[in-house]
Amino acid sequence: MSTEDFKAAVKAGNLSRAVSIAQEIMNRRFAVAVIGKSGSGASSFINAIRDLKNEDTGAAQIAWVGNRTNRRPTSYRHPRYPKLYFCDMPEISSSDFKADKYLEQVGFDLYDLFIIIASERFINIHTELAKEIQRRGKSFYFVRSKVDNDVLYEMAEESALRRIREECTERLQIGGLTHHQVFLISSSRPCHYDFPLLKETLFNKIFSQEREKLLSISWSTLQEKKSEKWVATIGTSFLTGGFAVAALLGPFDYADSFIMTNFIKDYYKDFGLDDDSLSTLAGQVGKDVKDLKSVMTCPQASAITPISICDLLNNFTSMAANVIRWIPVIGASVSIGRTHRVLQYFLDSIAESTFGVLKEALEGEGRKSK
Ligand SMILES: Nc1nc2c(ncn2[C@@H]2O[C@H](COP(=O)(O)OP(=O)(O)OP(=O)(O)O)[C@@H](O)[C@H]2O)c(=O)[nH]1
Ligand SMILES: [Mg+2]
Repeated sequence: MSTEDFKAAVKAGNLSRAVSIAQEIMNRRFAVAVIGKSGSGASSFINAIRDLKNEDTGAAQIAWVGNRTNRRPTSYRHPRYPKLYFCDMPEISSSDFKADKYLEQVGFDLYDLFIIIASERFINIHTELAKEIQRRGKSFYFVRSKVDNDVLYEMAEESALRRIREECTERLQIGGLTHHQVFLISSSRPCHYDFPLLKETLFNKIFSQEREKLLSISWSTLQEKKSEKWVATIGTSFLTGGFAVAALLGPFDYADSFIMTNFIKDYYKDFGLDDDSLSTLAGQVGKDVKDLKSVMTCPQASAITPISICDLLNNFTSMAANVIRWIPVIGASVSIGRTHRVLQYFLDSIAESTFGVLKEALEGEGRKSK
């Protein structure tokens, strides 16, 4: 299942299918690649972020500095999130480093997010790597590891950390990177320094990234659908003579509203906001249908009747227009204009409500923990 399938389901007004596809996409494998020079603390970081100690079963192997244990990417599953993997990547070395070649060799497409880790200062190879990841459209974080060593003999920890942070930023700016995030961490002290913040930032990103992407796709798809529906409304109404009736019987709101009710009911069904579709969707995501309905800015589908549309038509008519509507010819154009405005109001608010319902349905959905 792909984002194209998701888009097609939203376009078809099949919200239940759209949410099933979204659930599948949001729960697929997510891989974070951890890349650094040999001995930078990559394996220790992977253990700490998985809440493991280096000596625990299933932990990544820690070697003496300079004795890199892995020459190929090695994946480690997060104990609580079965589809989340941290990948210990082959080292990057200063001699003749080419970021594009390295990323090709390790299989760039297999990873969703990158962590560039350094236990000393960031140098050219780190910035080149970041720029290449950015150029290829993926996200990265800089992690400066082993800060417990740096502050060991310092009297004032805060100022020592500030100095390291400034040095990192300066180095990365020299390397041509202006927008970046640096986290100062110690894998031996995962409750200190920026480790908790990194964890929170990373997990937020991982859990919300796909959801945000899908919601943005659904928003643009609904805007497209709304425009197409409007063109179809104008076409159908002229073909069936709907607006002719509105024009001829303009002053008589009930006749006008009767025709419009059919159009509007069709919008609800077409976008997936009719009562049956909403009940199915609520059951599927384990929510009360009232919760889904509460985010709708348009009236409920069941509330659409010729009488309610009649009331709405009156609300859309000024006192002056009400008088003009009784004048032949001019009155007809005023009536058609008013009918247009009401239908457009429904299309706008139904599209907006569909987005709200999808957002609500996907709230809390995402990577499932064990
Ligand atoms: N003090 C301190 N030592 C660390 C920290 N992280 C790693 N180390 C030590 O640094 C050494 C290298 O750590 P690893 O996690 O194996 O680093 P690596 O990048 O995976 O190294 P290779 O795979 O051998 O290239 C080990 O002796 C670790 O104990 C840290 O946050 N603080
Ligand atoms: Mg290692």
